[in-house]
Amino acid sequence: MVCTNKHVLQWVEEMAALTKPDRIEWMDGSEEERDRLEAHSVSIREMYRLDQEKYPGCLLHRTAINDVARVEHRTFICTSKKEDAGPTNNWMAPADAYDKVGRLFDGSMKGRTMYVIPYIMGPVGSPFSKVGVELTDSSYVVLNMRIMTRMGDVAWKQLGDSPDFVKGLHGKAQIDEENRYIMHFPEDKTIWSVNSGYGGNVLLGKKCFALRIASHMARQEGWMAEHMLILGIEDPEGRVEYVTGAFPSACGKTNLAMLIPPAYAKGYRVWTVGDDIAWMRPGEDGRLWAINPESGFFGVAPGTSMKSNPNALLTTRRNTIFTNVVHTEDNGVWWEGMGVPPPARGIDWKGNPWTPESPEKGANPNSRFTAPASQCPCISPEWENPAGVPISAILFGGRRARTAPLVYQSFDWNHGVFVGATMASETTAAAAHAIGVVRRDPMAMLPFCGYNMGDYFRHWLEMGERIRRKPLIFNVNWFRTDDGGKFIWPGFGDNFRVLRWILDRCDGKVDAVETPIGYVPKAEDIDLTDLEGFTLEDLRGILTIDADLWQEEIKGIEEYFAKFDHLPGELRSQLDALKKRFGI
Ligand code: OXD
Ligand code: MN
Repeated sequence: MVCTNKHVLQWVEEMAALTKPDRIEWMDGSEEERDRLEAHSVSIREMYRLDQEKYPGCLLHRTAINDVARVEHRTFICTSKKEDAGPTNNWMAPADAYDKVGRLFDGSMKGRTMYVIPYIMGPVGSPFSKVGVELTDSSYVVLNMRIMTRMGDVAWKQLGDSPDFVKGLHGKAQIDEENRYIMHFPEDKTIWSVNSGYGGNVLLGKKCFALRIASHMARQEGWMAEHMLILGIEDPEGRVEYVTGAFPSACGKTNLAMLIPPAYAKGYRVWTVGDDIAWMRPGEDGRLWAINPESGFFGVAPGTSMKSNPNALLTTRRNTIFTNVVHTEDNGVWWEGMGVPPPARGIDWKGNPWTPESPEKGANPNSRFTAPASQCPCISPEWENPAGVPISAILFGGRRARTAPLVYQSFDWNHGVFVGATMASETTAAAAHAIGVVRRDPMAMLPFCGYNMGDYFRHWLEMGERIRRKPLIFNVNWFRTDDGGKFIWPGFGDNFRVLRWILDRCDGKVDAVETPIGYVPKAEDIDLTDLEGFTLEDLRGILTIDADLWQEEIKGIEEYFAKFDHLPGELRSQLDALKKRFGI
């Protein structure tokens, strides 16, 4: 299908005039196109084809050594007014940003091909879905976008003649760290990313569009773009309830999304709808409905094993792109924490010969798999439902050694917004008894909110007024530690026990204890069947609230709130009420 949308044609022409590629290729999303691009990427050694018997359809890629993660200090929100980017984002005036990065793009695709990638974020035909077009000089990006989005002619069909698409321009340029910029122009629905080839910086549909630009759109249009997993819990009668959850990076979001219930919970199943991003809007029935705008998982490889997350590992056995893992001598992949012995020999993520005796890790700690969600053994039958799924509960959480109990429920929506806005993780403490540095990461959106964070809190409060049948809001903390610094709660599949309590609360089936921070479970209401080595006393221990630690916490929140220029008065009132409940 040839693109006839004049807005697209004009913009592509302008961007080509700037970047000056030798060729322009319009991607249609077909398998023939994928085969051709894969063959090309393999021929230029940008990708390696893995053993096709053991890993059918799988490829390996290594990024440049200086280019292995998102670059928050080089990520900008470019709004006309600085105030609109707010105190938590880097800001540059749009004209300055276009000028600065325009110079870097000028002629940067000479001798290269510019690929035009039309794509949809969200299920095809869903009223939640949005169209984007990414221009890139990287075939790796095209092959990843094929997995992460609905890409190709479907997007032109959905767009029609409309000018309403997100414009993304990505160029590898020289992969120069000093000139790496990830620029967002929410007022123009435009993203410019230069000098990187790493996923989070260059797969523009993901963090850049589906969170930063989308959060800005969502505020204007009355919906929510959140850094949240979506899962469904099916009971033995076949009834499914859905939950979303926001956790900072490295708190086990993908593991929770793909959880396998413990053996005692016969007849229960957990279904994955999404592992990273949720777009949510109120439905006609007054409930909050969510879709996963993505169609793949861009997951962290190290630590993913048949023990920690079999569903994730099984998802990656076919049609997957591995980035920065070990290339084994029998043409497979390996990473630390894969749960199988390392290969005797391999090539590490830097492209050097590697053995298990090598002093450095073989896989980069942020090495990744890009795998189609449809291959996940526990993918929800509803994951592509254009209407989304109705949400019963929203979870917030972080890593807190002692402050937060295993789980608590907010008193109401506004209090829940306060709980999300003050969410934090502690850096892991090396020494026993030491408590790490507290990092606030409101709603896990600190690096992803495309506008003023104070206005974002206000938007959450306003959404509460629009959602008639609101989800209940909870905080969970799987990471309480004992005096020796060891995790007390077993976590992983056993988190199901906490999810059950949460759903029982949603269904009004179980009582709770009212505390100054919210409703905490009665210990006997969390099912500990078959949980060896963990007693009711242990559980009581991690449900406690230490008033001294909360005094500290309140001080921390006060300092944090002082940073915001647009903090809603309601959040200050919530803080005052919390103080009062502690008698401060
Ligand atoms: C991610 C992140 O890669 O949150 O999903 O950093
Ligand atoms: Mn994420």
